[in-house]
Amino acid sequence: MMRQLILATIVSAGAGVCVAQAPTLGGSMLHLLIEQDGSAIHIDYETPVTGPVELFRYPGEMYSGAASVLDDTYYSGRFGWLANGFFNLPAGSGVFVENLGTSEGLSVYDAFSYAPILGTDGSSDVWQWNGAMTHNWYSATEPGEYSATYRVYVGNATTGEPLAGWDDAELVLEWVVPVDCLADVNGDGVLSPTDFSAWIGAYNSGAPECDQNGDGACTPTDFSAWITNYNAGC
Ligand SMILES: [Ca+2]
Ligand SMILES: [Ca+2]
Repeated sequence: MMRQLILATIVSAGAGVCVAQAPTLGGSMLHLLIEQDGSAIHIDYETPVTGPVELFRYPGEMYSGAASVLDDTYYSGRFGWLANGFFNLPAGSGVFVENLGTSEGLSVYDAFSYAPILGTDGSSDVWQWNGAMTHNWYSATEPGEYSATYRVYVGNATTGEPLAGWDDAELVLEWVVPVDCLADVNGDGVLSPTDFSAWIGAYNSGAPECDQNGDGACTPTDFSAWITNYNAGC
């Protein structure tokens, strides 16, 4: 009886491949510290950022509700806007981020509503930051290098028009989706017959490199998928 119960549980868990999950940041938080210095805005990295931040895809994960915009994409939520010290802004004003240029193929979504922002899908190039820690989502669907150039300024809270007499600040954020050469199982950068024995090894040990068809599982179908990937080249 107990065994049947366990089996039933496993079957129902297996059927739930599409269990909704919450997106993950993809690494440690990288805060963009926004500071008011008189009538100027300054930006600093809380942690030094060297090189582009990697966008990750999590095969098989499906996200709840509006977060489903990140399904099957490479994404990261590591960059977050954060206030450094107190703000004392004129009445009726706020802090805005303006998109000055974003790579083709990079999408940006609001941290909480997942609405497209900062020029994504025809949205406004201006986005108002509410002063709280905000980790927006950055995503792409293809390997490549991506960047976004932003201007942070103090503007009219209603219209978003920059206030006269205030200095703004600019920064460039960078991301990368490394070119993934699945068939290069031994990771030496070239496709050769040694990758076949490497795949057999990965299959036998259940290593992640075994999964050639990207379904998140290591099964015999990955053998034909490896052949396909090998023939397709990298
Ligand atoms: Ca190889
Ligand atoms: Ca597989």
